[in-house]
Amino acid sequence: MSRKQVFAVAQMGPVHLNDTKEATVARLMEMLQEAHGRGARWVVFPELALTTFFPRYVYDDPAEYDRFYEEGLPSPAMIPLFDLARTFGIGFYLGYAEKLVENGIVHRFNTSVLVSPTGEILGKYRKIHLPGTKDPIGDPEFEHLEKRYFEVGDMGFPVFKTDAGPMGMCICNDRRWPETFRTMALRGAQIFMLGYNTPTRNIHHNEPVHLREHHHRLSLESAAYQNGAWVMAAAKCGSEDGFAMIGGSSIVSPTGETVTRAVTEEDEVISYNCDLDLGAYIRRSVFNFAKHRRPEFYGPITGQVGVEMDP
Ligand code: ING
Repeated sequence: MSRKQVFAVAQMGPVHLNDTKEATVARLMEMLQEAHGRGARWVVFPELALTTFFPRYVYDDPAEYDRFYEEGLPSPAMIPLFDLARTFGIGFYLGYAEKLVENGIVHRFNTSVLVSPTGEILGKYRKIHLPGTKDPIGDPEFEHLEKRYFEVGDMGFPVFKTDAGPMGMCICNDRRWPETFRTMALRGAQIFMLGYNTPTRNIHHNEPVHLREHHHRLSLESAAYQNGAWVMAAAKCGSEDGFAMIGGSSIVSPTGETVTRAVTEEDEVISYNCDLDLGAYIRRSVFNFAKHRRPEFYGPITGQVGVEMDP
């Protein structure tokens, strides 16, 4: 008898620079309500879900950009969402900009939190792969300054035990790096949750627009199949003050098949009754890590950063 649970992904349409956190959280709550109506037990929200994707803008003074961050967990703005989820008995992933002060030093991370259906904070993840630059490149259409506004995550890739199975979290650009998912899968993760804000253009190269969706889907489906895990990915998308971001929120099965995806670039809930045992045969056969991996030959993966040619 397979274990099935309904998962939902709550895709967000644009959040504009002048939108209030209260109005934005109200949108998240509306989608939580819809997910509840569909019998969802878990919901995935996007990366930086409470604000516009502010790393596209150049700020010098923290007084200008502090407003985008949350302090405390739940932060004041998050409390209504946390309360409603607990009322519904729904667990969720939420991406947000985290600010904290430790030993008098201010730290800022691009963070996600995992909350259980009973409202327990299971843990956080802080984004490790920060794309773009620390300093402006001088073209407002192409700025992507996550290295300016966030430190590299310091929590590694943790995996959390839940009633749906072991869950791992990552954020946006992390999905492009197979190391992300393999590390979590080696720690037992059978469900990967992630949010993303992916510009349709931007990031230094002006590739054909269709490739943004293609690489997004390729990354999710590869991760799912190569680790025998479910992947749930939530976009914040559409045109935020004229800056376009891709949609394509998806639920991908451990076989690497996208079983449902969003069709708009607005607030949209997708859901699927996931067979949580579907990946077991893949993890027992083709990707039976213990039987088939040969880490003695994988040295360069953790031993070096960039390419090093043999002499
Ligand atoms: N956004 C983008 C992402 O990785 C990007 C950055 C876009 C990188 C296109 C490469 C190509 O989806 C974030 N927030 O990481």
